[in-house]
Parts: sequence; structure tokens; C-alpha cells
Amino acid sequence: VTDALVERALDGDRRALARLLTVLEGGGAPAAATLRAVYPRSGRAHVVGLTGPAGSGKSTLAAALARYYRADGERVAVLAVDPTSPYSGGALLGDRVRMPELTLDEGVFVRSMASRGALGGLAAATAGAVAALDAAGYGRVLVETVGAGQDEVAVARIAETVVVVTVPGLGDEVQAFKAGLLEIADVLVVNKADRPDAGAATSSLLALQSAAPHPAWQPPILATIAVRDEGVAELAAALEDHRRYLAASDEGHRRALARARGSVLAAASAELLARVDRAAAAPAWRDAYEQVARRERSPYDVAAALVEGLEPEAVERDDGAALEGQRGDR
Ligand SMILES: Nc1nc2c(ncn2[C@@H]2O[C@H](COP(=O)(O)OP(=O)(O)OP(=O)(O)O)[C@@H](O)[C@H]2O)c(=O)[nH]1
Ligand SMILES: [Mg+2]
Repeated sequence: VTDALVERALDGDRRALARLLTVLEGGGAPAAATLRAVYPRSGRAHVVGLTGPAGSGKSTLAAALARYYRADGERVAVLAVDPTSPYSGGALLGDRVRMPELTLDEGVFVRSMASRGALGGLAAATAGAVAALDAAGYGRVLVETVGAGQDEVAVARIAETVVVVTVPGLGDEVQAFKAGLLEIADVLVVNKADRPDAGAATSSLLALQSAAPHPAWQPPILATIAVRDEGVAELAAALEDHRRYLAASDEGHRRALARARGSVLAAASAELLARVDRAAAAPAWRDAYEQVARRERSPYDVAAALVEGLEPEAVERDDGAALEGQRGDR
């Protein structure tokens, strides 16, 4: 990665930015070097996560929000992250189809990411991509993720403001939120409000919410019809309210620290996994696998030996000494 590529990308060259995101997606030392250049110049964008069940209308809503912000002259990036798919090509196509007018707009940048290439590092890669888009001057960065598993929640937590998009008629609304979706929601959206059972969905969310009231910020519950741009202005206003709330309270700082910790953890996990992967591929371990296959050794024991023997240093580091004083900290 050249400094020139970073400069061009942050200067508004969209092809350079696309290449930068590919580098970040790939992980490893090139991604680390890129992020080092980009990170100090990020921190201005409002990063909004859109998550929820498959097909609830997240992409449609992201497009509607993008149009709304564009009408105000703001620059918008949409990052569609699919933790369930190893391929990013298909998702990108889908988003293109739904956002034809936006892909012609120089003020909008749409990108899909999948777990391909980022070995266990989707959250790390996403955080890097968000930083790059932010540094490139996209004032609104919308991050779409499907689902409610651990990876999805980890990705959603990259955002400052998390919107959980649900739809009427999911059946047991409680089921859908079990995995912690409700806990991470800053704004709740009942999309497809053109459906007859939209009122019931809103009521059940309200009931759930009153069972666990949040003292400082009660996530608003909004109805939208994304396909008709209905409720989008109200959603944008709620996002702005939440951003102001974060800025005016300790919560903003607390969350920034939690995000910092989360992104360090994600990067550390990806790095460790890459090291383990490299080590496990070494011919020296072949005998050990034979022994495991013959049930002479347990996978755990071989794993312990593998971890024990990990190369101490794989990635060029900026400042190793900075970690010295942190040892006692859990
Ligand atoms: N009736 C109705 N349909 C909608 C609305 N919003 C989105 N849809 C439709 O719902 C379908 C799914 O919308 P998407 O925006 O792709 O949903 P998504 O949540 O991004 O889907 P995944 O990314 O696959 O999880 C599309 O056919 C949309 O046209 C709405 O407000 N009302
Ligand atoms: Mg989508």
C-alpha cells in the first residue's frame, strides 16, 4: 500500500477508495498499515448501524436515508456487511439493483463486504472500512448487517447509533429479539408499516420496552414504509437526536471506549487467528494430526502445543512499548 493511494482515496478518488477498502478487507500487515494512515483522520462521520432480520427492508431503508441526506447535500456511504455469506459479489449486485439512482451519484459510495478473505476478522475489516469512509469525508456512514448472531452484533456495535429494523408479522416478536437485538437498539423501526398488522408489532415492541425501561435514552419506536420513503425524515431526526444525546452525556464517551475496546479485540482476534492458521499449516504438525486421527492425542492437547509455539511476532508493529504499562489491566 502506498501513501499515494491513501492520499488519492481520501482526496475523493473513488477507485482509489475502493482499492483501499479491498486492502482493509484482506487483513494482515497491509490492512494494519493502511488503517494506521487513515485512522487519525477519521472520527467526524455519524456511523449508523442498520440491523435486523433478513428481508426486513434494511437496504431499502438505507437507500431511502441516503436519498434524504443527499437532498441536504450530505455525502453518504453505505456499507452492506453479510456475515453469513463468504461471497461479496452477489450482495453488491443486489444493492446496486435497488439503488440505481444512487450509484450514479458521486456523493454516495456503496460497498458490500463479506467474510471472504477476512479470516475471523469481519468485524475488524468493517471497522477499518468505516474509518476509511469516514476519513474520505462521508459524513453519514450507514452499515447494514443481517441477523442477530454474535458476529452480527459485533459488527452492529461498530456504529454509534444502532437501528434495529423489524417488520410486522414476525410471529413471536420476542423470539426475534432474544439474541440481544433489543438490547443493542438505539432506535427501533417497524418497517413495512403498509402491512395490516403493523400496529400490533409496534404495540408488542412497546410492551417489551416497558418491561426493561432505559433511564436516559428510551429507544424511540418508529413506523416506516421504506419503499415509499415514508417515515424516513422522522427516522433521520431520531438518529440526530441520538447523536446529540451521545454528545451531551457520558454515554457518548463510554460508548467510544467500548467501541475502541471492541475494535482492538476484533483486530487482535483476527491477528491471532491468522497466526494460528499459519502455524497449523506447517508440515511439522503433520505427525500430530496423524496422532489425533489415530486417537493417540486429543485435539486440545495438540492445540495447546500449537498455541504455545506460536511465533511471537508476525505483524510489523508501530509501538510495541506502549503495551508495557497495560499488563496489570485484566
Ligand atoms: N411492502 C413493503 N415492502 C417493503 C418495504 N420496505 C422494503 N420492502 C421490500 O422488502 C423486500 C426486502 O427489502 P430489503 O431492503 O432487501 O431488505 P433487507 O433487510 O436489506 O434484506 P437482506 O439484506 O436480505 O436481509 C424488498 O422486496 C423490498 O422491496 C415496505 O416498507 N413495505
Ligand atoms: Mg439488504
